[in-house]
Amino acid sequence: MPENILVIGSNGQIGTELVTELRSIYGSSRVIACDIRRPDYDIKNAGPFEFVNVLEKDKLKAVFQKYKPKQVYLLAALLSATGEENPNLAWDLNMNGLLNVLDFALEYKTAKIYWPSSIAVFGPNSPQNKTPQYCIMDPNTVYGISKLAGERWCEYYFQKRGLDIRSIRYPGLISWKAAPGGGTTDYAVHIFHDALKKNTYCSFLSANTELPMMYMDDAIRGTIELMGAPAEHIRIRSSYNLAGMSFTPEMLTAEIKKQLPNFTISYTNKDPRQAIANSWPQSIDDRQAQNDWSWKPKFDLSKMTEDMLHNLKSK
Ligand code: AKB
Repeated sequence: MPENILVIGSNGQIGTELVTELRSIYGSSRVIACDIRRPDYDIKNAGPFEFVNVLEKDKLKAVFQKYKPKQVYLLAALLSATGEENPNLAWDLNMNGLLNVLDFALEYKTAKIYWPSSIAVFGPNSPQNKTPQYCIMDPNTVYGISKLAGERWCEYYFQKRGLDIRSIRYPGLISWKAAPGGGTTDYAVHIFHDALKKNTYCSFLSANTELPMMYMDDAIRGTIELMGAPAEHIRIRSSYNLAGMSFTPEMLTAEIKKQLPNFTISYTNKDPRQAIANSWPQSIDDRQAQNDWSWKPKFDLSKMTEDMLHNLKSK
């Protein structure tokens, strides 16, 4: 019996690429893209699509009933910056959306669930360099609080209800195919677009703000590798630390200048996202993911920059 896979929040930065990758592995008809917005690709030719809001329980249940998915990827969320602008919605969507999906996954016997967490679960009192898997976690954004609470729920549903849930604490994700939506790390995508269009970029984070980042190719591969790993290898049921690279706007500028020597950067110094970035790790210790399911990133700063500029130029 072929497996159906639901990707909820399929039109976002991660979903756009994850759906394509899953369809190439499992076949287009088996991967059901779900979102509250119509995708900008041709739905009929690309594969099944359902309009679903994770907060509308009846409609969500109907989708579980129709497809009886064996795997569910829940990507619908409000990120750190938009979460601060709309704290109630961020909490409602990020928390109740997760609980709705976990409950229907139990009811419809979904074999595996994927839910993304974030480096936003850490806070000002977490160690900032090589932030360990386990340490003080005192997130001070609604997004971070919702992700930390979500991690606890994931572990709870695994331990108490036997649901096979897997999760990664994504760093800032960099991609050329789809735009990021409302995060603190978004500058690392916008900079490439402006570099090619205007040869200059005004950064909302200061020159020396170092943050953990990852190229989308690595993030998608890591997600699929984690979901494919034998259950007994998955020793963390909250969420895995995962590292790709770490850099500052200044370091990224220097890398872009290797290809666009006239590129310039300026800095705004009054953006609320700066305080969020200051409370997050600068780099991540991901030894647990390396040991448990052999995680290894392929993209460093220079390889990522080359690939971004190359693909955006041809786009
Ligand atoms: C954000 O900046 O909010 C996200 C994240 C790190 O989770 N990219």
